[in-house]
Amino acid sequence: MLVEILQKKYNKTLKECSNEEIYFGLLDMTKDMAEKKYKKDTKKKIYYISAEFLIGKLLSNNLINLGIYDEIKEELEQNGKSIAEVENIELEPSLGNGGLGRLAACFLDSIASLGLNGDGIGLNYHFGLFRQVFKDCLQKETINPWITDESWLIKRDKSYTVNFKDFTVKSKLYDIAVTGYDNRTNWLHLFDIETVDESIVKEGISFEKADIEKNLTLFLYPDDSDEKGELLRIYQQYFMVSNAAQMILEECILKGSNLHDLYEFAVIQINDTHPTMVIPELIRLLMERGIEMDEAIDIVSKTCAYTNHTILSEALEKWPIKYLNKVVPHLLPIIEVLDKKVREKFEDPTVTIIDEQERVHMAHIDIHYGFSVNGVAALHTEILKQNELNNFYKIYPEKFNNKTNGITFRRWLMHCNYPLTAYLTDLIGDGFKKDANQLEKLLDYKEDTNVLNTLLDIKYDNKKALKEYLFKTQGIEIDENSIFDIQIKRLHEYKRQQMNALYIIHKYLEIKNGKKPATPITLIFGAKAAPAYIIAKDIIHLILCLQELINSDKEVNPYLKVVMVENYNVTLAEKLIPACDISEQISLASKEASGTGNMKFMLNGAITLGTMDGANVEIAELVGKDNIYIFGESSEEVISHYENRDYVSKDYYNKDEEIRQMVDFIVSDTLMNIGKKENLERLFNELINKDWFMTLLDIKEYIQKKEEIIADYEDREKWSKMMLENISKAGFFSSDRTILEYNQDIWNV
Ligand code: GL4
Repeated sequence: MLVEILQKKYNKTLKECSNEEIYFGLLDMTKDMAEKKYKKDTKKKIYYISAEFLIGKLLSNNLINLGIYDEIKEELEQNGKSIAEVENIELEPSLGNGGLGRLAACFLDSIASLGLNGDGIGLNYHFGLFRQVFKDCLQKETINPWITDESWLIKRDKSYTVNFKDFTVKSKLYDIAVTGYDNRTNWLHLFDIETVDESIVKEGISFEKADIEKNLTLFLYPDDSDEKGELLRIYQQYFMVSNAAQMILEECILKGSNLHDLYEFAVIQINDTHPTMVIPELIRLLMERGIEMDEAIDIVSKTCAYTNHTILSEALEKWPIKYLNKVVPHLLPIIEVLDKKVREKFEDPTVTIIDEQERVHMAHIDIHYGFSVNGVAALHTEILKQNELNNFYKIYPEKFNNKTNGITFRRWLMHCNYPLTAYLTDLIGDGFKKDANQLEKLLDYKEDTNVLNTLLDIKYDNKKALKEYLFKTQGIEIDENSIFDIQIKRLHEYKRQQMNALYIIHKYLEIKNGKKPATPITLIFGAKAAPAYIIAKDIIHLILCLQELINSDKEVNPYLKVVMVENYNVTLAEKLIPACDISEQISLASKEASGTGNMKFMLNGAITLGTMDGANVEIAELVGKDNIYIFGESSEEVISHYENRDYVSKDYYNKDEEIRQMVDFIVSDTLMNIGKKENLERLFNELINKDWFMTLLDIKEYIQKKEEIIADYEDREKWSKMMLENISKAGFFSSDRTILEYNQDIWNV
């Protein structure tokens, strides 16, 4: 079929076509096949509204899900072409920050793969988040354009009117097909406007924030460190949910809803607080269509469900009434009624919607006026119930439920680790591709030397493949015979990349003093920092300075190497994860709601070095303590430090010679000669005077555990058995399991 498409499109044979032409041919072909797998809407449909969908490149995944990957791969090979090179043509859309956005993409894959009728709704950001470049050991941000003339976007003939206080915009809709694995096609609906103007972006990612009609869909989460930035976010959020609400009502009416029964036709999952305004907007639209306010509130409350993804207060949005009044004054009378009803029913001042500082708590709207509230890992949900949202839990115990996150194995095993997938299929059949729990069949081979050695061989080959990829794309050289220790995730103090950096200093000083590791260690980082998050950028600076120091020190670099990959994204994750030996999951206990990278690493046979935080807790339960390396204070202990305000990082620094040595190194002449005094001093002071995320609390135990796991790497048999245990038990973390639970407990589609 591809041959005919290329013949028609370019009048060329497959052999004659360039990789680019082949890519566009495959694009046409898969889009067409996907569209044919679209099935009519069922009575009730899931609407997953999210400000982020970090979908990654789509070609290979669509080929896998449509069941033609192997066929195409072979056809290309027979004509002297490589699917990997064709894939390189595709640009990755950066429509997400990190875990939350990637989760939304995994969920869409699972919803379609399970044959459920459910669409995603979001925004079509032209420049995505940003592209990260390193210059002088600092992060710089530039635009990340991804939309080309021919792409996955399908322009639809659909448009809604969205009214803001001072002006009105008309939306336009683009769809991306979400192909299910051997199942139906659903849609990701991305809304945009005609007037957006890419040319207003001046150097880096700066642009005039006030010019909403030109900038509304330029970037995901533009810098909101000032008022104009926050206003733009409110504009984006309202634009997203107003389109969503209009589209949902339209579709439901078409299917026969009289709107009084809306909840029998639609269930809306609100992904974090960003889409919260969909609640007052739907109430407003129902009232416009003649429904009394009390009933409208009731209908909407039966339609909407909320997922909480974090306990970090800066991520729980609270919009000043003043700002909402500037953007969407027509929602305020509704929000005020919602607040009044809460005040009439409950005396507790902590559960109101509007607080004393005249701010609207978006999560409080979701909890009072949605029918379900879920956390994203067992520990996280417990913390919500017992601590962060305890006052709400006491009011609505029946609304709270846990849905431990998951990942799609189509992308995070079948696509990113073809050799392991092929080997597993040989051993245990391909049942695991639809029923991930069948990975447990691998346990039958845990004493089989042949199998254990093959797992090591596959890992080694993946390490070599990563080496080649990094050299080709970033000019970085690494040694496939070293231990690959990887920490990839957004840069945030709570994730404690700075603790890993202190370990590097520890190891560097040890090697300088003549103590060399048995096997060389390669420490790999990938992380973007929010443009306005100063300390996060200082941590990147520290890591890049250490990279430069160590990689140019001949005494040290045979044993230790530091690599921070530029512009970490889904595509890079797909190369890094299959090649990893040690998975760094070292957040301060209680702070990482779940984590999903931890699951991807485990599935690909990496061993976790982590704290008892997020889904690490569930990984530990599944694999048992002999197959994971756990350290650090527990979430209860950490929470009690916060409550008692008794953690003083300076004490740890003063008390302990070794800690002092590592921390002082940040401002030593050695590093200051490479890096910037201002940044390094600021980070140093932060660590000894604030350290809000308690790096120094766990650093000693971390180093000890890390030495232990590194020593155990030498015992290849033991290591391969740990790999096998981890892969076998990863089935629980399939997003198919998560989605089945959502459907059973919340959606009922
Ligand atoms: C996050 C959490 O930080 C992360 O632990 C979780 O895995 C993810 C998906 O549930 O959601 N919350 C926010 S905000 N961003 C995230 O990545």
